[in-house]
Amino acid sequence: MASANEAVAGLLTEYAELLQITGGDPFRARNYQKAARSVGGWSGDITGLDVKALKAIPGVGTSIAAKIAEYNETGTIAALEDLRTKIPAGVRDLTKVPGLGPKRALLLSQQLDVHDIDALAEAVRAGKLDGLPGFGPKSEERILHGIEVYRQGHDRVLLDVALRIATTMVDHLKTLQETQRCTYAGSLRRWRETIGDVDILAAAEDSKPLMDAFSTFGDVIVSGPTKTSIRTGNNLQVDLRVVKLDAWGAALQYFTGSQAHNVATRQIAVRKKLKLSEYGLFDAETDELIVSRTEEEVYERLGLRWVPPAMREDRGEVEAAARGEIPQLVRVKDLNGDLHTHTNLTDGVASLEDMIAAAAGKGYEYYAVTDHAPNLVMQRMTDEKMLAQRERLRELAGTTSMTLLHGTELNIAPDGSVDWDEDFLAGFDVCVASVHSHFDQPRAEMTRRFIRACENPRVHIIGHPTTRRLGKRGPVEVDFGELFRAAARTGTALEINASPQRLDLPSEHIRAARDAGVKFAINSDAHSTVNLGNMPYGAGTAQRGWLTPDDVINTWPLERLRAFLRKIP
Ligand code: DGT
Ligand code: CA
Ligand code: CA
Ligand code: ZN
Repeated sequence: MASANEAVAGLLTEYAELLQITGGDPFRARNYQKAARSVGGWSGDITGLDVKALKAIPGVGTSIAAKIAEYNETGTIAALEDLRTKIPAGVRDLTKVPGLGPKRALLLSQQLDVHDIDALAEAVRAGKLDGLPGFGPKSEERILHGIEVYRQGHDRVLLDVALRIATTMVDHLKTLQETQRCTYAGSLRRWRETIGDVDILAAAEDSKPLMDAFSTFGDVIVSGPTKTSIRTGNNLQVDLRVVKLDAWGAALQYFTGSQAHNVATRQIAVRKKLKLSEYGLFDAETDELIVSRTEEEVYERLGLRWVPPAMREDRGEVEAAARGEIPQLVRVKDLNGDLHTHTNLTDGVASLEDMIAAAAGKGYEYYAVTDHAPNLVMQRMTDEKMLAQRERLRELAGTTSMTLLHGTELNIAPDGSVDWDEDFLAGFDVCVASVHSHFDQPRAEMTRRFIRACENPRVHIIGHPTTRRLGKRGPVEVDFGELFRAAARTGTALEINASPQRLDLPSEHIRAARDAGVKFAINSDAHSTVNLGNMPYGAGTAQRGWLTPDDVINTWPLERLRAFLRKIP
């Protein structure tokens, strides 16, 4: 992505956030947010473009184009500078705490004289909220919890950020003549949902050229012949370890982790009078090297099947590998279609035509468009718009070999009902239903709400079931056991939302759901053509939940999928 696009996307986002804090028109703030996403994902470079050329970017109207053109000419946006002077420093940071809206953030900043999140945490812990109008007895707990969620998300980075950085570095290191092997290991290879630091492993006789090349990617923290650590511009640490090709398999096994999995495999080694380390598998008595070149050899000599990295969390995978019962996990290439995507009719940034063309490039057999339903008022959906989209989609059917499915993403109301009546819903090929409001309902009510949605014969998939946003919003309180039983009983699939901001259903719930008989849909929830590429994160999450293709409805051929979508036998 061009860096000017990224810079402008950042400024537009800031402008939208400041508009919200000052209590401006919410639709206007929304437009700026949408434009920010669109500019960020725009494939051309915006540098030097004038208003007319800028307006060709989806979601960029005259006044936003004028601001971008102003930035192109002067390097600043006057309206933004103006808003910056009106809002006390730090308020924008405070609004990042989940559950603290703009109004309350502003109030707290003024009343408590705090300008960053650490100071807020301290003030709240010191009981300074007491007696502050508008902050009840539960506020203290809620704000501290919000800060906790925020911190968890900010000490670690999202998968897409880590993967992009890791791939750039690995690809570069691979171009060096000295590099014999190179890949990323650690939590990234395991598709953990967020990444603490990136671990890159390489094999070479002479490590120096690799370390030198690697050091140019960031500030060097430590450097030596076997390990160099750097910090990148995104404040992400990356470790490079270079080993001899002979030790590749043992090193890859060790540095992929997880630590708990390594402990478990080392215990197996001890029982067999062996010793396992990052250098190889040795005879415990004679210290003689037995195997080290490939991971497969290491596992085999331990009497284990090779364990896919996503399963290496010591959640029973070592025992399963000893019994020879490692499942054939679902892979990205098993996916035959995408069942949750948006267009610019609601909050997507690409047109129906562009989304379909991009999806066709993925080689899918079928593709569903599921724009938001009317009760998410911000999106201004109407019956007429939805029907017109359907008509256009049917026209486009002749232009692609994919089967196009017309769908929607419904809103599950607090009582479990959804946007339209049975008749209107019957016109859709597929309905995703999601919770988008009233996240704070008591657990029993929330559970009833989900169960009622599952019982709706027109609801096929529950979208992003916990509604969490990594680092931004915690999961809703719901009885998952009850939800899983209801989904299984009614033939309602649970989504594994592949957006790296969500990864929802989280992997720790997936196995329990599968054991209850639930089926899943791995969906991109794409809001742009680029987002259609989210699928690897969803597949990785599904693998962490031990899912096979049979568990995932969008690996199935169209006919089997259609039978599932009929729901009522
Ligand atoms: P992260 O970075 O927090 O997302 O998670 P990981 O799993 O990438 O952890 P990291 O970077 O500390 O270490 C990478 C792998 O190296 C880890 O999964 C297992 C291995 N490892 C590192 N330090 C130790 C250790 O002290 N003991 C054992 N058994 N393994 C270690
Ligand atoms: Ca790591
Ligand atoms: Ca590390
Ligand atoms: Zn949604």
